[in-house]
Amino acid sequence: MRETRRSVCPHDCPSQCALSVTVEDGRVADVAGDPTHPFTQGVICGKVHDYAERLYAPTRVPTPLRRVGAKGEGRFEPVSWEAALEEIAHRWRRIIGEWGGEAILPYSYGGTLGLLQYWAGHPLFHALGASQLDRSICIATAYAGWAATLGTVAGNDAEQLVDSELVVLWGINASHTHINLMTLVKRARKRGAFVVCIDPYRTATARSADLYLQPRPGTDGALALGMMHVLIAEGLIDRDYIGRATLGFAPLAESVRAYDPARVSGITGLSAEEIVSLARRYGATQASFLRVGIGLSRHDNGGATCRAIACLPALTGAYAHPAGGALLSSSRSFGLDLGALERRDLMPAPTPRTINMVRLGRALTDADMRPPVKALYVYNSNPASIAPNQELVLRGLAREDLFVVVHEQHLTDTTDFADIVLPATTSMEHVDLYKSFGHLYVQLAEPVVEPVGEARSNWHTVRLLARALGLSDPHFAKDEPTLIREVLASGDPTVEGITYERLREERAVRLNVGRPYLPFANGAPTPSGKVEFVSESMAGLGHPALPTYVPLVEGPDNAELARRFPLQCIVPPNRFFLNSSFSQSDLLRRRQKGPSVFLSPVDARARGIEDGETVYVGSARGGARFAALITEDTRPGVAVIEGIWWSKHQAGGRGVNAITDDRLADIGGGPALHSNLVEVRKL
Ligand SMILES: Nc1nc2c(c(=O)[nH]1)N[C@H]1C(S)=C(S)[C@@H](COP(=O)(O)OP(=O)(O)OC[C@H]3O[C@@H](n4cnc5c(=O)[nH]c(N)nc54)[C@H](O)[C@@H]3O)O[C@H]1N2
Ligand SMILES: Nc1nc2c(c(=O)[nH]1)N[C@H]1C(S)=C(S)[C@@H](COP(=O)(O)OP(=O)(O)OC[C@H]3O[C@@H](n4cnc5c(=O)[nH]c(N)nc54)[C@H](O)[C@@H]3O)O[C@H]1N2
Ligand SMILES: [Mo]
Repeated sequence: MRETRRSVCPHDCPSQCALSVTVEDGRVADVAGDPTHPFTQGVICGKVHDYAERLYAPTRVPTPLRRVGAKGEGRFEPVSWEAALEEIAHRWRRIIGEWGGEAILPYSYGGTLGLLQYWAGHPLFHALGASQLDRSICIATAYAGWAATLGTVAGNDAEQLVDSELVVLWGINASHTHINLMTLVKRARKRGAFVVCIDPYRTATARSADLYLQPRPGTDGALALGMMHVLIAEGLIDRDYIGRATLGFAPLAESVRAYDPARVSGITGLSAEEIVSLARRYGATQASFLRVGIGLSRHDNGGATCRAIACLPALTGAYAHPAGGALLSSSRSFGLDLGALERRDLMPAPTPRTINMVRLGRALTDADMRPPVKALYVYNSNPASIAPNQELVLRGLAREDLFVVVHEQHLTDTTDFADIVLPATTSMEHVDLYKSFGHLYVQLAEPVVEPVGEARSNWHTVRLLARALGLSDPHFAKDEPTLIREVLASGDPTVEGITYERLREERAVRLNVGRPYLPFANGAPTPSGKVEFVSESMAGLGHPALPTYVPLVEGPDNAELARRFPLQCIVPPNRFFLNSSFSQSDLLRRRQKGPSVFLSPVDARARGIEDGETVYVGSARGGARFAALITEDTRPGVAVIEGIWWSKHQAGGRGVNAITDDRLADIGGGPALHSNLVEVRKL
């Protein structure tokens, strides 16, 4: 029997595609983009197109497993769900008795963005009084910077950029990470839009733009301030918008006088002419759309950068134009009540401590932690691969006295360290509700096939754990449809009329936000109600009241470190993996060729490195081995390592995050993943 069923891509990607899944004899046979979905438009990436390979991979966890080998070895024997749950409940009870609930740490992130499975663990760990996890690894800094200027994390509707005259893809490699945006960009370009891409290396996205600008990593804040300098000096601003919708124009104008094109050229490595001409182009139209990536925020100064960029459309009035404005993320356009899933009220008083997920290695190895972390429960994440300061993370995971449970679909680098592995369902096997951080549609996906083996969803597993632990709150008795109804019912007017029943029928429903969607047409939900060039809330937190540029902590201005580690190294996503997901796939690993580092010919020559040779890329933390890929696409002084390979597929057993640091960026508690100084040597 062959039929087509509808689903939603669960992965941590702004496209959140609507899928059309062909099921044959109860198994997924083929996956395509839903042609009727206004954002997906029938286009999906190569990763998800081959999803059947992921569902039925040899790495799939079929049953609960118990460790029989040493930590890190990944040797297990199958056990029943009952035995696994009993053992977990027993160990946790003992740990809570001896050390208190805070000795348990949940660790989860973006394995699925389905709301039920993303938030599944919160009520359980709140009820246990476990340490809270600050889920900061991706967006925290970018969102904090954006919200400093705009009061929220919303932006103009990406669909509106089709009518723009100027599209700026700023620190986003959408050809890899958000291909549905490129569908819109291509349409805009066909209608005459001029497309600019700003990125430290020439990406696939840069190649499809009309103009490519190559700043030094971490200098975009200075570029934005330089653009403001030119816009204001040349009167390319909308005095009406500034007057009615912004706060602090006069002090901003005063402060950006210091960012003249010559100075900004010295900081960014762009020429003064490039800076002036970009500003003039930007000031020439209000139909200008800035699509800003999260990537550029993953620097020491990333929050300040996002904050500065968010000011630009307020100077020209583009926020009020139906084809203008800016978008970093549409996340908070969705007025869903996630409190109904998180259930903070289940937490004991006083509120348990919070541990920043960026600093997992420290939390697991710090001898002064009171109480120490004695149990780790990982789901929706692969910290052994994706968390920075990998040496420290691995040392922590290898602790004999740390009880590690991993709920996973696949046997990953992290499951190698588990005492117990629990098998997880995929989005094709469980029900979930989806928002998006790139578009404005709420979506529902119901299972299209039966679970593989004994896999269970995160929420199902949490309910079983709650029962094994004797937790009696009625919340743990709720089934998935009940939770979906609750989340939808208590939302704000943006989701009014969007019900479970309607979603079962229509699958994707647009938020009630109107068209065009212009959230900042007349101001912003900041304390002043205006777009804030000057922010008292930032000043209150000890940050400058005005947007500023601060050089990277770990960058060329750090002369002492730069002597030993002279190259900047950025670590953006690759095309065929999604963070470390899909690294399990033989097919996609082959397409991705192998872990490599892009080096400019100048830097390679200076080190006697030939194309394809194995090199060691090392930072002050540690390092890993890569094949050198010598290319003019990156500038001298900047090395690029795309993607996160599972360390077990990498020679030497260490991955890219052995290089990165767990240092936090300026605001929001996110990581400075791209602010690395390294040296590269032949092996
Ligand atoms: N194929 C694929 N798709 C993905 C992912 C993946 O791993 N693979 N990851 C998903 C996830 S979790 C996320 S959060 C999003 C990520 O998507 P975003 O973070 O929004 O953006 P990216 O597309 O990663 O692009 C980041 C770009 O920023 C550039 N960059 C780095 N430093 C700077 C800088 O200082 N200035 C400027 N201008 N640019 C800089 C990098 O070179 C890179 O090209 O993508 C999602 N989609
Ligand atoms: N060097 C470097 N490091 C990075 C980044 C980078 O660009 N470069 N990007 C950072 C960013 S933006 C992010 S978001 C993080 C991402 O970090 P993670 O969120 O850990 O992302 P993944 O590597 O995709 O791992 C997700 C895991 O969840 C599992 N999973 C999927 N669905 C489910 C489910 O329903 N239940 C359970 N129990 N498990 C499930 C998958 O099999 C997968 O192994 O990485 C960060 N780390
Ligand atoms: Mo992310």
